[in-house]
Amino acid sequence: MLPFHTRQANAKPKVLSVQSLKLLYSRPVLRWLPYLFGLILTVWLFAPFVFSYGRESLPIAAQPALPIAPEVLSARAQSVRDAYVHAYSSYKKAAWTFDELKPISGGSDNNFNGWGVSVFDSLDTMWIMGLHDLFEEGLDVVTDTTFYVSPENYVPFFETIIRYLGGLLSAYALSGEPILLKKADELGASLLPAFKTPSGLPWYAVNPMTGTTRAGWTSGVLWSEALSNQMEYKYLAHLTGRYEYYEKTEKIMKIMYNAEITDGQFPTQWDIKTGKPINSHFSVGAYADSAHEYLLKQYLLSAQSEPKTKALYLKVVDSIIDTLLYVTPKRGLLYVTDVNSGAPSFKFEHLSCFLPGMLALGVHTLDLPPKTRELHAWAAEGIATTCWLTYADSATGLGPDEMWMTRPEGQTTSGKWSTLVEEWDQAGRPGGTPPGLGPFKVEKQADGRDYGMYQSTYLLRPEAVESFYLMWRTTGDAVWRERGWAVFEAIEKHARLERGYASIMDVDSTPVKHKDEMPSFFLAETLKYLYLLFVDQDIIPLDKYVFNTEAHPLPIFEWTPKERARYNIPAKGASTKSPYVKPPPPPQRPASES
Ligand code: DMJ
Repeated sequence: MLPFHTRQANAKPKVLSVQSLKLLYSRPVLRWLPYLFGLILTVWLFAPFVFSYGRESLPIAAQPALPIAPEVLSARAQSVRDAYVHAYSSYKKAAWTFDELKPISGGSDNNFNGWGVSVFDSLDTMWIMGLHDLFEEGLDVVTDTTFYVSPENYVPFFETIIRYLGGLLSAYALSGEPILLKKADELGASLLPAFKTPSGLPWYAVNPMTGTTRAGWTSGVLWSEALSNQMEYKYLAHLTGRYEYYEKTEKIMKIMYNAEITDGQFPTQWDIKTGKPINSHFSVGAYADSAHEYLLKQYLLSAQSEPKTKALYLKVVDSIIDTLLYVTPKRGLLYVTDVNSGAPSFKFEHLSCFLPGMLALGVHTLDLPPKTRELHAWAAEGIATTCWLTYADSATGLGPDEMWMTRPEGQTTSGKWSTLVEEWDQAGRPGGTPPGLGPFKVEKQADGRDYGMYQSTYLLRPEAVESFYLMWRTTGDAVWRERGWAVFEAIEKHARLERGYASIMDVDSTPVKHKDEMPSFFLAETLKYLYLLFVDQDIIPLDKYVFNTEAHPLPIFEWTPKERARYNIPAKGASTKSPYVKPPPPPQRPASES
């Protein structure tokens, strides 16, 4: 066989370019030129992405979701685990069995019943992170707890359910330790007097020893407080076989199913006597947030067997999309606000940053019609991106608690996302990306932003990283991991102290001033979601677990035939009426006549 270049030289040339190539290959030095050219082209094409990834000026659409090397991910997961150990050991050193640590003074606070909420709230985090010695030590605290409060004191029903009961149930589900279920049952039973009201909506607070109850600051009950115990009580009913748990919590759902609310705007305050709304404030932020979650999540928790909750979830989300989503005039940021008798406040709360994660979870798990699916997915991506920008914009890289968004020019309705999306759709979807989804630039200058700070504190809250985690899990887009990592680095830089972690007074001013508090949700939620964002295994798969509003994963379970009969839940496999009808299949093409 002739050498390659000889063969080429002997062949009859057909076209000039082929001939030149052959000539090129006949010279040993020049033969490498095409490879060199290819290398230069590759560097020229990809270098801007590699070297400027994450830079402030890069619009998000241009940021490639680069896969992160496994060793980088495991180092990140390890850093978050170390952060947890630092926070929890500091709590142990200075505030052991009190509720929360005061990280500046090294003191303690008994602000949630005095039973050691930081332990109960983060047992499952320890389990997930493989911190088994700490977990075992936590079990001893649980074993010794009697849920005692003196006769003149009360425990807040909502917080006790989501932090203590949710924490116990989740730790039980993960570890199988019988004491956790025993204590969950004991606590669940002692809180039941809260439901003793004419309507069945719960009181704000209860004394678990005496069963006496009291109202909170409002004469009524907040929507979030009435609708954030269904996951815990239904799972507890299933585990213990105690019907009253299901019946009490489901009575609240019945009030909601029968409420005469046709526009899906379930208000933030309800009358405990009549079971009817007492205001016309519609929000996904404070007073309402977790109620929205529990509509979707209780449906998912019992293996999608209670169709009425799904119907209500979809009705309320329709309403959120129609009335609460706005786009800022400057950068076109999509955000969610609240309305009072239909009038938007243009306030955007960090608390509302759970919403994109919830929408993403709904898109991932529910059988939705294509139009609904894309609308929910866009809303999730747009709002999660705005949540991230409120972090990325600030001097510390941490997000403020509340913002006033720049009002739309002209009429208040002019920045409504639903209208903008409809117009964009009718115009033939120019550019392919709906309004509110970028690309965006980070804006470090306060006066260049399209919002002002209303509460500039960063309270170690979880909502933004919770949504980053759910966005990552449901879309597979690694950009959410990068954003989560940036948040973690900012926490390390600005919130970490010698004795634990502390909330920050002003996210836009450095060096930062701290608040003397380390809330238990930092251990229960913020660090857990960050850890799960980086750890390589899917420890808590979304088709097996549902997180309660305090990030306590509860396992998806099936009602038994006996429970279904007792609770009037449709038999498994029975047709469940959904408010949305699946689009019909495309018509059959008639057989060709030819
Ligand atoms: C948490 O305790 C829960 O997530 C609750 O539902 C509302 N938010 C706080 C933390 O911000």
